[in-house]
Parts: sequence; C-alpha cells; structure tokens
Amino acid sequence: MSDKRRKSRIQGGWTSASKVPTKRVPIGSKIHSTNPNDSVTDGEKKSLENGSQQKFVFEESCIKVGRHKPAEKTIEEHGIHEIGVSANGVSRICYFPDFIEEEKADQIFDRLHKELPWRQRSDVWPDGRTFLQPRLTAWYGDLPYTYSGQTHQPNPKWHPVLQDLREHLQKSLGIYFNSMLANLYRDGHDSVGWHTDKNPALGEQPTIASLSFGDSRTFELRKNPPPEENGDYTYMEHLKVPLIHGSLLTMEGALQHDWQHRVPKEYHDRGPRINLTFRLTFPE
Ligand SMILES: O=C(O)CCC(=O)C(=O)O
Repeated sequence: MSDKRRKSRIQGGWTSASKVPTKRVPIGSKIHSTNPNDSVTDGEKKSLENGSQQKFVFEESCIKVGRHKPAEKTIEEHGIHEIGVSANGVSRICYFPDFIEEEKADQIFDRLHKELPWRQRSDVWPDGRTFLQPRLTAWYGDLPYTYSGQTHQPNPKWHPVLQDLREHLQKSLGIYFNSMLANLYRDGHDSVGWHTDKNPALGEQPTIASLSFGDSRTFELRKNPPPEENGDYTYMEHLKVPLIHGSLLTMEGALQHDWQHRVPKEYHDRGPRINLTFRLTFPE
C-alpha cells in the first residue's frame, strides 16, 4: 500500500483482552488500555460488560496527523474570481449566470440542438488506444484545431446563431474570437474528463469564453499538484461551478497551466446541454 493511502486510513484489528496491558500507551503505539477505569468507548464498554475478551485496537500512524484534504468550494456568485497565483501568473474565472435571458436562451438551445452538424468523434488514451468521446461535438473556425491527436477541419461558415453570439461576446468582453468548439451532452451519462485547454494553437494564456444552454451541469476545477506529489491530486484544491442555462464562464490567465477542468457524469437524470467555447486560435 502506498504511504499516502496508508496515511488516510485508520488501521486496527480485534485482539484478545488478555494480551492487552492495563497501562495507557501513547498514540502511535499499537495498543490502548482495556482497564475499565481508563476512558473507553460505549462499544468497548459493552464488549467488556458482556465478558467478551475481544477488543478493537486502533493503530494510528503518527504521519497521518497534519495532512488534510482541502474542503471543496462551490462558486455561484456573479463576477470575477481569482482562484490562484503561481509563477505562471494569476488564474481567474469570471461567472455571469444571467448572461443571456431565459427566453432567448431557450430559442438558442432549440436551434443549435437541431441545426449544428453534431458528430461523435474519437479520442486517444495516453497509451494510444482510441475511444468514442462520451458527447457530440462541432467545430467552427477558419483554422483546423487539433487536440488529443484528433483534428477538426476548418469550418469557416458560421451558423447565424453562433455568429450573433460571437459578436455579442466580443462586444461584451472586448476580446476577438475566431473559433468555437461546441459540445452536446445528450444526457447525464455524457461528460468530458479532466483536461486543460493548453494547446499551442491557443497561445500562452488564452481567454476562453464558455456559454451554456439547456440542463445545468457541474463544471469542476482541480489545481495541478507540485512535482513531489507525483501526479496525485488528493490534497489539491477542488472547485465546482454549476453552469446554468444562459450562463457565461470565462477561463483566463494562468488557468490552463495551473488547473485542470472537467464536466463529470451525473448520477441523476439530466436533459441535454449545449456548451459553446469561444477561442482565439493561431496557425500552428
Ligand atoms: O462543457 C463544458 O462546460 C466544458 C467543455 C470543455 O471543457 C472543453 O470544451 O474543453
């Protein structure tokens, strides 16, 4: 068992009371006293009263003390959230739950759901095996876009609804976008796994603007661990943002260097959700 796993478990076992010394021994040792005059739990008292000679003995590792999993935080408030700073700079998300009013958002969802050229594409595991992505996608942009070994071919003829949204975003944020990746999560079983949008085609610190339509889904972020954690995220910060119908989320600054994100599968039924991520891509 790895040290980390051992640290997060309380170990012990049933032992014969006759083997247990009556003197209390310090934490970190294997045995606690069964002398009824010493403090014992209700369960322990019962087993002693019943004449049982068995007692549960805790072994607690000293090294466990002082290492806590940070509490998971949820961000629901409208506005700018600086979620971390490192040598790479500040990682920031901005969340605007009411970016598009409900009736308009309903119309956008219906048209995009029916009219975009949705396709299920494949992706590649790190070991080279391919699998079908658990969602449908569509790409718009003058340039091709490659990630996970798959290339979306240029698709410069923007759907009119997407063109309107692109202009609205550009005016609101003061940022130019020339491409957009759309995701359709058909139900709660569809998802996107942990990843970053760190891609040479997006430059060093891209601003990605993400619009959501349809059923709400949880967007999760987790901070990348330092090298000494060997890729283990157990003790790293985790954040959740519920992305609702008509909301805008931007990812900015060092976020793609220092954090990963995902939209996990849901345990409860979900209706379809469309996500549009507007980006500025450069020729690779
Ligand atoms: O569906 C979302 O909100 C996130 C999509 C995403 O992570 C991506 O397209 O890279």
